[in-house]
Amino acid sequence: MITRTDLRGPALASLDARGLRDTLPRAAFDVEAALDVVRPICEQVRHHGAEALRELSERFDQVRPQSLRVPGEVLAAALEQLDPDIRAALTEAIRRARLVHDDQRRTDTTTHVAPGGTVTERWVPVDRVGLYVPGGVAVLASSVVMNVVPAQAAGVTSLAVASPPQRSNTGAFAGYPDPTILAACALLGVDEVYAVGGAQAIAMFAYGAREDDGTTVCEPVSLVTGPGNIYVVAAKRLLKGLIGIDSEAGPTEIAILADETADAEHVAADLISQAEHDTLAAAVLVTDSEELATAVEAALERRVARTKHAERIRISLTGEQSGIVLVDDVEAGVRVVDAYAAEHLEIQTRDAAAVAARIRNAGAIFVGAYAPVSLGDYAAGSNHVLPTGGCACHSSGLSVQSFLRGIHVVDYTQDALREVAGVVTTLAQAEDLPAHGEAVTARFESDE
Ligand code: HSO
Ligand code: ZN
Repeated sequence: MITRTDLRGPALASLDARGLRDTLPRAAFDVEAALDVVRPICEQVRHHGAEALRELSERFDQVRPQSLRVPGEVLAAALEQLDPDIRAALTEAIRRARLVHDDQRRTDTTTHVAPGGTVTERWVPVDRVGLYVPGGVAVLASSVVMNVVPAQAAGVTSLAVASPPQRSNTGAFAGYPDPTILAACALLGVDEVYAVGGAQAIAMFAYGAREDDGTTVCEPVSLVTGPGNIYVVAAKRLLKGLIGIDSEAGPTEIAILADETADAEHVAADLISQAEHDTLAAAVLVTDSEELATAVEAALERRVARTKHAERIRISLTGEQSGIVLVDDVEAGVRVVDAYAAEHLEIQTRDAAAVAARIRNAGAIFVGAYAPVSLGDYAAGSNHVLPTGGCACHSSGLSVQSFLRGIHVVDYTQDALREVAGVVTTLAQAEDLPAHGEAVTARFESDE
């Protein structure tokens, strides 16, 4: 079902990283085209606030939320009725994620540049953050954990979550987001949750929202993180600048670099696990073993047939974004996966740790036979909000760092400034900006 690309022989050597990237399978994700759709939605929210949010919800979610902000007792009820096994699993996932993210906290550094002259880099959390949690094909409570934990570890004190109201909800949860999402928020101590989805949620975060009588429903935020469909991504791109955003999340990707020591059943299971997300999800195997490729193809047929979401998995695996790439050796495979810059990369080769250490471009790397991507999706402690679409060559996944700003605090004494004054005035003259230099010399005019 999955196509093969043969990059053995001299073909690979003639390609540079960009050329190689273009020959590899990848999902089409045309955010530009969606911008025209989301522009009027964002304008509507900007000008009509809460009323616009209710109207848009009726139009896109076919439900009118009882209230845009989910009341505290509804969050408490969601936690109360959460299945105890799910609660225990979420609690353990949170514990592990906190271990990793708490270790990412940064300390301020002060550099003594010259006698009396210091520069301190002070790490300050963003004041207020909006986290988007999708509620479409799959409702992912684990994504609440992956967004909230690093924000809290960074010291963000004001944190709001938005997720679409679910038409299928009944009883106390009617018109609110999925109850498991609400329970995850409650478990994490997040009490500001909105029943707002799609592009309009991003606009609400960016502009804030008020009722017609002026009552505030949601205060604007400074930074929005979290995955979403193409319209959510387009709204984030459109409003970037007014708000900060994490990297744009497209359809999920798994690349596996494997040699003949890999277990074909495990490789197939892992490819299928991410293909399960979405018909656009990408699953790519890069291998120097034709035997493994053949065995994986057979295992895929067998496994897909018996898994629950066989239909969308088949579409994802047969799509042009997925495939098996044959290479001459693991070295060539490293070049290929580096050019691809996958969101998730598994290394299932001999000396997997050594091979992994040579990888430069990937959102996250999973080393050896016992680190499947789905471990990272839920419970490794690592973050699962990762750059897709090749963005791993310039961006990282979500971390504590995503929620911090490093502010340079410059502190010079009079003597330290006098000492360096000539450097400033010379460079200011060189740039024909003499007033820059005069701002320094003005301080020493009485010396002359
Ligand atoms: N693989 C997804 C995250 C996820 N998987 C959530 C299951 N639930 C993107 O990293
Ligand atoms: Zn996943």
